[in-house]
Amino acid sequence: MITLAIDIGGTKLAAALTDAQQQIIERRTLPTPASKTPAALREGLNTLIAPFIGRMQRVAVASTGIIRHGVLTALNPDNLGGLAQFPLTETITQLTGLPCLAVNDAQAAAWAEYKALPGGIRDMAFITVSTGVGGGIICNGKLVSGTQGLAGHIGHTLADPHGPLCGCGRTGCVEAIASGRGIAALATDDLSGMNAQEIYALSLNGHAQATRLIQQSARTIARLIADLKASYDCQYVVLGGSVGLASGYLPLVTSFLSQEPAAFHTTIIAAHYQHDAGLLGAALLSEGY
Ligand code: ADP
Ligand code: BMX
Ligand code: ZN
Repeated sequence: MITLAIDIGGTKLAAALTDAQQQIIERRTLPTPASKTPAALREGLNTLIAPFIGRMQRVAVASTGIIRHGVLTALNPDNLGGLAQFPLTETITQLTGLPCLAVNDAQAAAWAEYKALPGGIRDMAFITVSTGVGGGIICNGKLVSGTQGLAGHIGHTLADPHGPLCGCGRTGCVEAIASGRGIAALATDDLSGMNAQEIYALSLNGHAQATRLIQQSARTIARLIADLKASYDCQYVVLGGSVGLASGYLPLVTSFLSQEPAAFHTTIIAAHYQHDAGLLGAALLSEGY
């Protein structure tokens, strides 16, 4: 069966046709509509999907935000605002005439990455450091999504009680410090107005403030990983997202984690499926749907 997998992120929309072996046949990417209204998202999805119409039998979506019964709600409206109660699966079904499954992006990615790990692993976490910081928890071999779909939203755990206000309404969340949007928002002086990709590139060239911001992000993710290890003894943590996969970021996180006591250490690896983990996880989860 051919599945159209869609990944809705705070920065980009991706779509890929996948075959029964979960191989990507064809893909495309568009920027997430700047005006994050329901009408703009619907139009963006329509444009994304149009070239694939008639070529698949079902649709599987991995999306940023809380997904409950196919409905998308932003936990952090700064990342995908104006979308209280966006009828995601209903919209896709209207656009394609096909059945659609929708799952949170990091939860979907966690499932794909868990399946790619060596056998015998029962407990792992996936962390995406991207527009936001998302998480997917696999506990005792099962994907944990929670009764309200909130499980794994570890980007909104406390990193610093005196830290910046997060778009979710809490203060000092991991996401407000470590995410791409957080890094950009904390930048001052000559870095003001730059995005995380630009700041990251400058950090690789030794720019002092850029280096501090990236190190602060990586240290915050390392502490989050220590907290996860303490919470449920996860054997692996898999890092994804464009910041998480950027050159040198994972070694930085590993080095900050090594400064924590040994009991809190765990193995950190880069996403096997790189930027496609969400797409492939949604396709996998839609099997038998
Ligand atoms: P999404 O959040 O839509 O899934 P990404 O995973 O690409 O998308 O994350 C987007 C964030 O990553 C943005 O803040 C962007 O500035 C940043 N980013 C993109 N490419 C890079 C890169 N090569 N190095 C560091 N940061 C990057
Ligand atoms: C936010 C939240 C999560 C998401 C995470 C990563 C929203 C809109 N999203 O914490 O549901 O998993 O960002 O999302 O509230 P991404 O866009 O960075 O991939
Ligand atoms: Zn938050």
